[in-house]
Amino acid sequence: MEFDLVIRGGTVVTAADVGRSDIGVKDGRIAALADNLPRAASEIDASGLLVLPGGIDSHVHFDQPMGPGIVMADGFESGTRSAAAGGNTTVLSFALQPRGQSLRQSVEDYHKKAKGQSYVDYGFHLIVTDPTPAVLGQELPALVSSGYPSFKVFMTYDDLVLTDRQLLEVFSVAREHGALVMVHAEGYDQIKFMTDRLEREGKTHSYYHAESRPELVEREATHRAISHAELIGIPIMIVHVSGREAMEQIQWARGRGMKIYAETCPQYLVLTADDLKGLNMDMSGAKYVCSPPPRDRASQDAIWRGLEGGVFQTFSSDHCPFRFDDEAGKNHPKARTSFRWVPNGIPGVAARLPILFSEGVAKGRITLSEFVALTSTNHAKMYGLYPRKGSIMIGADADIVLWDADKKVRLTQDLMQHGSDYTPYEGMEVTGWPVKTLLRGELVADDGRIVGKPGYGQFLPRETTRRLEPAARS
Ligand code: DUC
Ligand code: ZN
Ligand code: ZN
Repeated sequence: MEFDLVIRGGTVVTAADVGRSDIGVKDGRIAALADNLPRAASEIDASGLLVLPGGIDSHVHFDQPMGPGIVMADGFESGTRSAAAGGNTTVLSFALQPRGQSLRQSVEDYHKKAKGQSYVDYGFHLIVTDPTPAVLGQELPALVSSGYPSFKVFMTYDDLVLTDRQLLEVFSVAREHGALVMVHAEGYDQIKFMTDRLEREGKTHSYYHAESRPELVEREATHRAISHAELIGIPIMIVHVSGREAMEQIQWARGRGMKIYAETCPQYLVLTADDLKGLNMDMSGAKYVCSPPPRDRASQDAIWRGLEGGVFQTFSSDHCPFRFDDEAGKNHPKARTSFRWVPNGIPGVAARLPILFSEGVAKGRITLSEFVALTSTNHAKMYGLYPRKGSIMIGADADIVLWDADKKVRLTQDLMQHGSDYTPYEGMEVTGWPVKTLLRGELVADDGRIVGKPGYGQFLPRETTRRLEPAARS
């Protein structure tokens, strides 16, 4: 066979194996894995480099409608540019249903936002905020079977929270149609109570965002979500787990034989609540406001134990970007009066892979194959994209990252290529860097330069099939 492209001499890493092989690419797919493949029209010398499946970030927010006067800093063009720069070839973004709007309409709106804009392939999870009888009875089932088999529910936020009754109803639809529910597990009433109390005490700085939602708030909601899942009899995914307390609930449920999946994110490995203090409690602390908030060193250690020990299936960025020096972002006039109004979220889609590689693989905490599973393969298996995405095997899309394991880089705002005007990881030294990102055999990012075209990234309808079991007791 004549190949369009041969990637020669690299060390191929999958979630199962590490070994030397050339890769032959034909029509955007992997067509051969062997030594000494014949010369092709196009060749890439990968000697000295790792050859990984392209990163899949299954938790990003692009162009999400926010409260009055707040604008998300990335749409699909800048968000997927940043994703490609960071070694990702697929993102799963959320399509949020504003209350009072049909879910189908929300999905159509997101297609319009993404069409012709994306540098990498993309799919949508739904965010269900208004589970009316029409949504539960018609829209959700129809969407699940037409390529959107996962949806997120919130247990907090005025505009997003579902009651326990509504959670149970949404979970029932998931059971009937084989969808996966992703849960934002923080309890509304505890947060409201704490926020009101802190404000009465004059504690309004961004730092108090972390005090308004301590780990027990996450633990309580995680336990409640698990109990609802047990009642209905479904697996669920607890997203953005920040520390030991929620992990313990997840492990407890698995010990009872439940399928509870878990995701964590870079902010819980390398940031702490002290970052929310900024410089002497100035406004810069708002740069780190996200939910759940980063915790402390002991929580970071707990998350590492969870990554090493199989508690977590996926490591995602939870890229949720706002600009800092901007009244439509972290410096919204109301945000200056209280942490209550600071938009929740931080950018991270470009930093995710380098942070986990550097802190995890280079420091000997996880293996290369575990890195690939946590950042690519498991996302594909969880969310209905495997085996087309998430591995290097014959027949899969040629979504490939060439990775220099020794390259030392200082993370800076410029390298992130996102729409936000800062990175919370500014100045962090990492070892290991994506030097080339290929999507379906085409070079998208080359040593930090974006060489792909917006619009080459395609929408990915997904299947309900999940090919991943959480460790029964981890
Ligand atoms: N939840 C997310 O998943 N992302 C940002 C903010 C939030 O609360
Ligand atoms: Zn969330
Ligand atoms: Zn998120």
